[in-house]
Amino acid sequence: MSTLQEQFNSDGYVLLRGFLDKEVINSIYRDARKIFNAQIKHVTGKSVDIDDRDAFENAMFEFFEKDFNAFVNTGKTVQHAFSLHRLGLDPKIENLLKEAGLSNPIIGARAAMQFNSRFLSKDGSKHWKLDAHQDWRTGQGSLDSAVIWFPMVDAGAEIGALQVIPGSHKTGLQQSTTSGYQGGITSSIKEEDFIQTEFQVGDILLFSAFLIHQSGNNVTNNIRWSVQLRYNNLDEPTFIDRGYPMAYIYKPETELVTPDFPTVAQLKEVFS
Ligand SMILES: O=C(O)CCC(=O)C(=O)O
Repeated sequence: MSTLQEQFNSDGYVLLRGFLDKEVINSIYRDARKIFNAQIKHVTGKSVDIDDRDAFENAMFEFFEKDFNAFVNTGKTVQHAFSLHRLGLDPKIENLLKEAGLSNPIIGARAAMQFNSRFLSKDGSKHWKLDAHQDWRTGQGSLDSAVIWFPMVDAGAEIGALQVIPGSHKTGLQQSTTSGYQGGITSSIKEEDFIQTEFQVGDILLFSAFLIHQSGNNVTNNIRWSVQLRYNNLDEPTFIDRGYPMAYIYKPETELVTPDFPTVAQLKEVFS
């Protein structure tokens, strides 16, 4: 068994320093900002420099306030960026998962990106950060299911990097308010059991889907941009026995999102 797997098995997580090329992360981060920027221009009428962090993020907050629906949809669109998905399929990641014991890894859920900030939440709701939970409840895949989490900006306690409870992956599946995204563990958890992780761009956290973790508290005025990748192991016997369950539901809207669209004229113009 590799040292990495030993650590993964005993602590439930491994923090790998400088694992990813900064340029690869920067290009995903840049793509995300470019996608948001197109809608920022459309919704607010402002042209902002995506490399001016404070100005750009203030424009993100303005966009959020002005058109919540477009903001949510743009957030979803960002999750479909080629660069993000390319990373999720990188042989370096595949080999890391194998080293951690996932002998035959497969994607557990689509790659996800988060933009955590209290300025990107409605009516003071806590929806911008997640309470203590185990990802296995939302994935329900193999027992050795693993998650890779990393921020795209340097991140410590101040900007709310992830907090984890070492060894908690061996305490079983905890009761939770819901298996949905906002579900939180209902059994008592001591805040002092959490370890605050800290990252430089390039560092990644690999953890068991059973590890209890929660969002840190981003008290800064900046957005904590992060990525999350989830995997299952096709060889894990209970996953095979349960018929490879896929608990993530991905389905189309039942109604047209833009009524009476498109017109024949618009289509003719596209294909002219
Ligand atoms: O990024 C975060 O703060 C929380 C992410 C997380 O724990 C999750 O999506 O399962």
